[in-house]
Amino acid sequence: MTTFDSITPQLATQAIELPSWAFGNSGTRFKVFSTPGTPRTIQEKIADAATVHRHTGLAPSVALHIPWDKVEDYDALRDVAGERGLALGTVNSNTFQDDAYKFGSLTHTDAAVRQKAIDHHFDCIDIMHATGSQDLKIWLADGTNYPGQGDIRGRQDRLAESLQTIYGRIGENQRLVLEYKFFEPAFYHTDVPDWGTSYAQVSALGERALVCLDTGHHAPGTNIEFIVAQLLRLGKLGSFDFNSRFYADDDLIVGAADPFQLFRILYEVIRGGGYGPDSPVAFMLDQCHNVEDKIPGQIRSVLNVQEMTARALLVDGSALRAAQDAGDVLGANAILMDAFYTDVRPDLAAWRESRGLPADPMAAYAASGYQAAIAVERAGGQQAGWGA
Ligand code: PSV
Ligand code: MN
Repeated sequence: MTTFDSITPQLATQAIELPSWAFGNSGTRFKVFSTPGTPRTIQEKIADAATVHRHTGLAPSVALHIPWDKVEDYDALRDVAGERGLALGTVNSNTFQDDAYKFGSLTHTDAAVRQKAIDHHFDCIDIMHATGSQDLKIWLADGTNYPGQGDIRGRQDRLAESLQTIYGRIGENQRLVLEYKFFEPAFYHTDVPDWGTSYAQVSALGERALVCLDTGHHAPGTNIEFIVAQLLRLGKLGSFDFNSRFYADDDLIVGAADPFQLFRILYEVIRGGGYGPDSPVAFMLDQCHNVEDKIPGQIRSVLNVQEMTARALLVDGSALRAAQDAGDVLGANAILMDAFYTDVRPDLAAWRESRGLPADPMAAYAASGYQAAIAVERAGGQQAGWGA
């Protein structure tokens, strides 16, 4: 039986990147509710991300979204983050909010539109050099709504060519991660709908091109941990966008909809060598907090990942393999379930305290007065949100 004490060195290395957009307002196409204290600038989003890190010790970097987080001086922004103990992380490109992209961006039939989208990625790469970011994350809204609307094959070919051009520009220590999503905003076909397409496209590029797996981007019932195992086996899993879903791309708090699925995913990550600072797999959140407070929403999220990671690390690997090899179906299943059902919360609380962190980060945040303070301080101005 694996003990909690034996897994704390691994837990101590956990780092989960926060998305800057999680701190802005978001909503559905029906309504975006604003919240007092919502950041107006990327600097204020960084302050909120730093607050999550201060309470949890789990979130040392924040991802940027361009142009939402565009500033004049990225060196200065890097300093702002550094002073708060954070690094600037993944740069997310945006080719889904410009009229030019109505019929596609990197896949568009018009070379001028493709070039506009490529140039945007070049800008993102320049920003990465200034911020010290490692990953350029590409999620494409490209697709069609009606059979016959576009030439599916031609669009793949143009995508490959556009990606090649972007990949040619990334630095030696930078990576391109290509995210897939099975539908939305396009409803008939999407140009990067699944891990296989992302894998095929990044494999054609080279070693520093990898797949980004967003847990919310699969059809109901998809065995995501299988995809994790396969991509790790192929050496092409670059990053996670963690969130959870009940129906579509709900972007809810990771582990909220199905903690057992999160456990199974993390088990395969660990099993496949995708965990830890030396692994190529980056952990990120990609979430929105439409009705709940954003900062505690992010705190809850990283704690959920930590908790399921601890349970997954508790799986007795050698006993499991022995049971599997012996064809002991129920014995093997019981070993996995024993770890899943282990309540690690008291051990995690004590361990946090031993490291100078609050035993209960949610309670500590609620008692800190931060939420009330930002509600007062951040009066006036334009609150950040999707598209702002
Ligand atoms: C849109 O579906 C999306 O949520 C993708 O998952 C991206 O990662 C994110 O937006 C940011 O562009
Ligand atoms: Mn995502």
